[in-house]
Amino acid sequence: MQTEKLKLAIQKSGRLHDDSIKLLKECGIDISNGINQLKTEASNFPLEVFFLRDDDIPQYVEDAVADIGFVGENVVYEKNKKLKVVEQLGFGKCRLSIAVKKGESYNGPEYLQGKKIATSYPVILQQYLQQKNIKAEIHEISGSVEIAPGIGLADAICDLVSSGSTLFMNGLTEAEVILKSQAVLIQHQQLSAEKQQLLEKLVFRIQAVKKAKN
Ligand code: PRT
Ligand code: ZN
Repeated sequence: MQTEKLKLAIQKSGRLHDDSIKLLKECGIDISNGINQLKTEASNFPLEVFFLRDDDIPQYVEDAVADIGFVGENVVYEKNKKLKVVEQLGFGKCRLSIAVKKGESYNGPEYLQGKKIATSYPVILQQYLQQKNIKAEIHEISGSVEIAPGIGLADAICDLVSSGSTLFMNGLTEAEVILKSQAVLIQHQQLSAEKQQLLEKLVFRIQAVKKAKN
């Protein structure tokens, strides 16, 4: 007998919200849209959906408040929580890149030695710099990172890029891609056997949806 429901966390609003809902629909799962709502239930699958800030999703999954989540790899690696990445979802594609002022003669990571870099991704950036043996000053800011060089706050930035138009408008050019990212399905490290079975059912459907698109 089915007793447990799988608890899924998705972004409440923002770039991943619509595609997350769309993927569930494509998997044949009916849920009402989460606008002005924190929680909803699927009518035809044992699934509860929580609507959260994307940054909070890894913590909720580590703590088993949610069993699984849809969130960007950039957030997963930055938060560095104890959880498993199960499947890439094929949407929310972007890259985390270093960008410098247009006209700067960027000659590889060495350029960053001793420089000041503004970012909302200090953990991933620090790992990258360490790997390349570069000592630079990381200046953490939570938004509008692209204006930092223009106002004299930093020499370079490390931020998400998709079309590149925000960099262009701020007189910056992409110098180095440090992470290619897309939305992924994450899970709590230890699910009950019943929940693990439900997850496998969901993953099977997601894989079928992805295959149909290729
Ligand atoms: O409110 P909440 O905290 O949930 O949302 P948020 O504002 O933190 O995130 P949101 O909705 O902006 O992004 C959610 C996720 O979408 C990110 O974590 C990424 O995984 C993914 N994603 C994909 C992007 C982009 N593409 C993207 N382009 N996230 C942000 N951007 C930013 C980029 O940093 C730049 O400032 O969009 C701007 C425009 O990009 P260009 O290159 O197209 O000009
Ligand atoms: Zn966020």
